[in-house]
Amino acid sequence: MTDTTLYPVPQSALDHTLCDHDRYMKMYAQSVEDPEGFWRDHKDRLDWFKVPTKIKDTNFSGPVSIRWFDDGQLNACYNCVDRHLETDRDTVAFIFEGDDPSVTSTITYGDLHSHVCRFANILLKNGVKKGDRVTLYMPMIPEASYAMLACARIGAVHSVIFGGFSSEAIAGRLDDCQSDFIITADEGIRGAKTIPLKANVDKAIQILKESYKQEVKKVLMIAHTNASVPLTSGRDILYHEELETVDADCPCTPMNAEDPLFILYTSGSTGKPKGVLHTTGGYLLWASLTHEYVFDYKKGEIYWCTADVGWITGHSYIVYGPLSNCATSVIFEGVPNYPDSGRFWEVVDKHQVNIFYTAPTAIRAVMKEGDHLVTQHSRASLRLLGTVGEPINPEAWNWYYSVVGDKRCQIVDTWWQTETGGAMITPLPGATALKPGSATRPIFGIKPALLDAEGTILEGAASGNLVILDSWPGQMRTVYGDHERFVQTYFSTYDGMYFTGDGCRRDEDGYYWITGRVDDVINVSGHRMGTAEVESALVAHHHIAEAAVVGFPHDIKGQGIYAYVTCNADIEPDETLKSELTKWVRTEIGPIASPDAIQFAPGLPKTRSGKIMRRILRKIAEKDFSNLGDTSTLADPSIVEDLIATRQKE
Ligand code: 6R9
Repeated sequence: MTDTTLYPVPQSALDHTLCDHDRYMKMYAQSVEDPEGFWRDHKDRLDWFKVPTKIKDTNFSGPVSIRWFDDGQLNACYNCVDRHLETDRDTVAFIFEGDDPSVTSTITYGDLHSHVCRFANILLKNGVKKGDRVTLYMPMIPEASYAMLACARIGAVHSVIFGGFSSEAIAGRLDDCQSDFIITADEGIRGAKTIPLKANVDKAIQILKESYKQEVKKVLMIAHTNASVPLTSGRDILYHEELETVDADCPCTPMNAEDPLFILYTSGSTGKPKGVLHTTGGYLLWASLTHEYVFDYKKGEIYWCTADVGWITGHSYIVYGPLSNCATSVIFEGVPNYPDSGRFWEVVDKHQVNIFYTAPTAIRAVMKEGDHLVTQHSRASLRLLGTVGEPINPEAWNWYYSVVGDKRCQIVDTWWQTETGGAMITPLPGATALKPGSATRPIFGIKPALLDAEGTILEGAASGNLVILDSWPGQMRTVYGDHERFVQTYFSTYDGMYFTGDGCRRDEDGYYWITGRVDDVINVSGHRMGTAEVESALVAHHHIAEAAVVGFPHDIKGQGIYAYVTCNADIEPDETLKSELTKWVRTEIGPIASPDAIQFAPGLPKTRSGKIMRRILRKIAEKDFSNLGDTSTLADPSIVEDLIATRQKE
């Protein structure tokens, strides 16, 4: 049952508010009625080298083209670092909390400036130029943000690959954006386990050479654990040695507003990850404005987003948003359950965190360990709690609100996507009464709509596919190197509208409830996995003839990965093969893609035209055998009976 109680805005949010309900209504109305005027005013939150006169030039149909602040010039790193120096040189930008609880350090804006300048000079010295794609494969350490900002400073385009991806995945991404410069560390550490980052990079470079005939010129390595790792002379360079050779001053390159800032790969409904491209002016403005309004951020407060920089949440809400607002943020290297499942709240007390932003999967994981791990810590500093990544189930929402937040903290359930750059549908503290499990209402400039399968816009309370009717500054501009795929993926389902891939319900109060993906994307622990990506990894195994992958409910992860696998005729499927396949997918994609369940299937249910009927496979994975829907188009109904019989035995 969905709880539709309206939770009033807690007093702590009202006392503090940047934007109360009336102001939100007024600003929202202006933003959708007069976007030009609204964004003309709000562009001034950034420092421009050349102030734009053009504001919005966007087209969702005909030739799809999205340009914002087109004739403006700025630099993202300047906005995140340099402009704060005069007043806030000694303000703390980052509090680093290591995986090991005894490791903590602070980095002021003054320190950040010199680290980033030196980093940028190292890149320049080693031949990186404006427009070059630089790949980062990094642990959650401050150097990851120095590297991103250093790229932004000199106009290089960063492509961050999550440290949990495999060598194969790195190679594919290096090839896709033709990147020949990698920044990595010797090893990462999470939950006291080491991750062989440099070794994975070495293997990726070999795969790149063999399978893609591409070369990497340089690998810049940061010594983090000081593990001894093999180095390739002429190619590998050591950050700590290079630091001695460069000075702490490096000018910011003026960039056009529409120059690329970064590429971030994300799963789609087809096999190959998409290089989502964000540009400088619009993205930064969106990250900055949403960070301030959604978290109601006031200077001096301690803010902590637990995401990894390998995901968009880390880009927008650890690096670009908070730094552009001169915030003080915690960077956390560890995991929620090390040394124990009270780590979040221990760190909250230790650094007196006011604003805490995490994912429902992390909430569910610590929730199951018991309330005592929360209540033994004070948490008195907390004022606001955020979530992102997947729909939050009302049980987890209520626990977050009542136990973690002691019913005095506002919750912000923020719905957005890699493609949107920043929060889109979200409560604003002090302005929006809450309903557990609802992302509530759109932020400034966002015009959501719900459509049925025929493309009719639904009015009032309704359920349908979520689209956005007009552009906003933080929108992705293209799929790197493949504009046609961008148009196909987002603008061909409904002409003239941005299709999110999500299903959604709007209630009688105009609140939005995201129900999950409607395409072949599974949301595992808040991470997007394309079913096609996992399927193609499985069929790449020499014993496998065919595979179909679906999502199924999972207590902690939200959705788990369920794989139906058909073996080659001469293969006898057994438990050993199951574990071999699980390992195989980990190597092909990474641990996050590991199937949670594998079912061997003599055949897959297909229509007479050969399409796999995933709908049926989903139901069987969920053990919901009673309501398989229309099965009249099945080519061979006995296959379904077989699959059900096997599943029933489990
Ligand atoms: C920021 C991020 C995007 C997909 C999105 C949706 C799901 C994200 C959500 C949510 C319900 C929320 N999603 N936030 N669903 N409520 N608050 O997560 O980006 O990794 O690209 O994933 O995540 O399905 O379409 P990304």
